[in-house]
Amino acid sequence: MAKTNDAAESSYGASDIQVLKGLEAVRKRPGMYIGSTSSRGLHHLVYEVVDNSIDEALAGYCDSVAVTIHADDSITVTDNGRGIPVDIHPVEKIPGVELAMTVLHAGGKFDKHSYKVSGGLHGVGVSVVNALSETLKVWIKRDGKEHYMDFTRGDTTTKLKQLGTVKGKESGTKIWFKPDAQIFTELVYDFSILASRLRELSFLNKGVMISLKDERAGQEREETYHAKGGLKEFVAYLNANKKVLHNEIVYLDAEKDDIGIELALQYNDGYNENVFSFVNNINTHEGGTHLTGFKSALTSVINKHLDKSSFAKKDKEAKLSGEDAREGLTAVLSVKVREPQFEGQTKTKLGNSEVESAVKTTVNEWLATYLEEHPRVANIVLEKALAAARAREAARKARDLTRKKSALDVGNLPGKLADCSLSDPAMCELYLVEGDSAGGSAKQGRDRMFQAILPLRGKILNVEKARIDKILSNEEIRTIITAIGTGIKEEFALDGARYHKIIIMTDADVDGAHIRTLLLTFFYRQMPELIESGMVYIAQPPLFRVAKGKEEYYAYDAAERDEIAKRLGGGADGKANINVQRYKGLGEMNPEQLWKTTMDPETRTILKVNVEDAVMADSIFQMLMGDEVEPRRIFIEQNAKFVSNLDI
Ligand code: 0RA
Repeated sequence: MAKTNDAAESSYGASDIQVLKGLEAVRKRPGMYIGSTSSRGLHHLVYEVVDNSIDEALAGYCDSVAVTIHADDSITVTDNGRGIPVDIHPVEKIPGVELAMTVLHAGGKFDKHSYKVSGGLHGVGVSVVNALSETLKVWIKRDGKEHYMDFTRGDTTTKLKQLGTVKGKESGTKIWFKPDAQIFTELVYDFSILASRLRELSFLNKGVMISLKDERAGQEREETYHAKGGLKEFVAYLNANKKVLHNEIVYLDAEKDDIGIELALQYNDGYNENVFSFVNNINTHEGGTHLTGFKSALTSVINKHLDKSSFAKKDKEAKLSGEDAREGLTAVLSVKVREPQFEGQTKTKLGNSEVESAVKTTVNEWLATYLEEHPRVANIVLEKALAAARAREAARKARDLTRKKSALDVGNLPGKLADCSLSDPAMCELYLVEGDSAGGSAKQGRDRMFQAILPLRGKILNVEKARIDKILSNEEIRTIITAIGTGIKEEFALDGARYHKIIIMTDADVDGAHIRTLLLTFFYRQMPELIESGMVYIAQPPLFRVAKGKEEYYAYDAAERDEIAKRLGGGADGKANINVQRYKGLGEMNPEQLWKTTMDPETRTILKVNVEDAVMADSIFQMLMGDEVEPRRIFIEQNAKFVSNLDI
């Protein structure tokens, strides 16, 4: 290990004591290190260990990583990298592995030749995993020997010892850990959550073999992810349920100014843009310089190609916008940067300015040549972008109708909206309610000071299948946009929001789920910032009313219903005059019941919509809302409760 943690090496003051105290700080405030102690944090532990193995792969020393979920929800991660160093650290006088496991931020490799994933969501170090595990055991094969050590809640229990010898040049690290029940509120791993990140990592790290095995009773399975084609396979995966416009995936793998640049793209016949960007394997949700470089190169190359092309003159006059050039585009951009600077609200925006020019120059040259050499693909791209430009023109007119003059200009608000009386958006909520009758109840039951109601009639348009001009000509959608006040797409402005909570309230049946998905698709595609800033919610109306005489209770699932019935002294079979009513729709509740169960901030539960995994969300929306029937059928068969897969 080249270096230990910075604080320990330089002169130390009060602020360093925390660090030197070791892992107590992590156990005291786990959220600071892994974000949360719920399911997300639990899964984060695995990513943290796997990231270290992937770092070995990026440094060129490892090509295989295996993750196992054991029967007790403990985890093993095995790799065939160099193995964590076991020699005694000259300054700290303890073995490298002990240092990596017990000192905060000492786990990384600080030699400049590796792409350490630092400053992003991950990269806090394996010591954090150790601190938050009941037990952690590590086996290291290195220099012809196998070494072992273990820990309890971050403290060394078995000092480093040698187990025996290993054959030849065999090396690697195996880490087993059991997340600490004193720390985590959720201890059960979700195979599909781990699978989707590991699959993504395999796409991002060409050639690395990653496996995931589940040993838990009744759900034994094993999957292997191995993308020899890297991002090319990623794009093929993302476009799997779409109609592609050209078969060959356009693919670039280059290095410029010490920056690794990998890009794959392919157009489909849809109207959405699906561009994902990564820096050192971290999904840069907020984009940044690498993405800007790519987008400006794409727009400029396509415009230059149009100028040279044989397309009709009148078509050429309209300059293609970036949006036009990206309609129907599926692309993944992955850069590897030595010292990434992450910015933005969620630290997922790349700030390094040198990356912008490197990506821009590289993509410019390479894409221009590609289009030159592939005239058929070039024509398809130009036609697609020109069609988008024409639609954009038509949409502009429609969009003008939805743009309100000022947030206070009530005159422009849709007549169906029952607005609230407060004007501070931070205090205000907008309920989007399925159907006029439930809308009526909600209007009567609400607190009109801060709750506004917008009833929606029937199904809203499926935005997954429509181009922007058609979307904006839809009455229901225009009403929603005007009521919210932010505008959409590139004109979106968060500070125009008239409410800081947009709450979707639909019936607890299949139609309700469909309408909810349509609305979520609309927000995801047209106002993603609204979701990212945590302003979109889903109301949770009760499924049952359980009453005995004058006493009444509401249950949100069958288990709760049975529990209440039991408490009231009967059991679910209706003894002791217990009356159980199943609500089929919101309309069956009177205004007071609706207020009490679903709208009163004191008693209601609302779920915040959180599309963290945009890659998954996109393919799920596409699958549920797109044209291809077969993938949808298979998906619904496999995921009966599909809404929970949106990570809501
Ligand atoms: C520090 C230095 C070196 C490797 C590692 C850490 C390392 C850590 C983990 C965690 C899981 N798998 C790992 N593999 C390696 C480089 C050691 C050298 O220079 O040989």
